[in-house]
Amino acid sequence: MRVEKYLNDIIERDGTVHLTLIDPASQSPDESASIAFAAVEGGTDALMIGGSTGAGGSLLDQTVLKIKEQVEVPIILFPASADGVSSYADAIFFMSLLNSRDISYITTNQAMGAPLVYKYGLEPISMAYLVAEPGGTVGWIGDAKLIPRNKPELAVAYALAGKYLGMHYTYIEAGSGANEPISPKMIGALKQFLGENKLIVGGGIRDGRTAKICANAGADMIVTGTIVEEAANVTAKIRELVSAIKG
Ligand code: 1GP
Repeated sequence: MRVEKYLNDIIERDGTVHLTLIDPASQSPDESASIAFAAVEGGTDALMIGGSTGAGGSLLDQTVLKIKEQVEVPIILFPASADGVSSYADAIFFMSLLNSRDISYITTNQAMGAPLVYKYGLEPISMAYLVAEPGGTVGWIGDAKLIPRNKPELAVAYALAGKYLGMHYTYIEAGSGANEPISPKMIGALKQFLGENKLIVGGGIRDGRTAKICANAGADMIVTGTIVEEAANVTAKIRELVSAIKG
């Protein structure tokens, strides 16, 4: 419960958590570590490590190890499959893509990965994972029946199912690099029904203004990924986002 409590305590204290997603496949482990260092300098609360393609195995291990040398915030795995488990992380978002049509993303990868989570002593943080339009790479790979942008009630139905199945967190995303994030209306509807359960929102959030709209609508945690790969000054960019949502 250590990392989950850490995140929940920040929500209690600051209102919103900022998570930086680093994809090990997008750069070398050393470069990932530099990005992580800069993001923590900018005030990010924790790091999510994972990606849809080619982000596992020794590349994942090396990335986590290099990042660990640079930062003290929690390192949370965000696995695309059972291959996304590393013994060097602090915790894992143990998630099920509830709106997938492919059982391997709902329970099979979870079953294949669970013995490793146990063996490595990783903290599992149970999470309902939902992908909404446009869905991006994760929507395609995860064979998600994408939640239509203008149908908050469908997102709510899945989120409630996750909550009733005992998942503590719900992560809804529009896909990495989406043109626009999840609508404030959908975020608001989800938070209303989730109550004390935490809501995480990501995909297509690029600036402080947009992050603030998501947070004000009800997101407890904001995830940004692409911007740290693109920003000339990662620390300044993360600072912009963090100050907007914790303002
Ligand atoms: C991926 O939603 C996150 O799960 C990150 O999205 O890359 O658009 O920030 P971005």
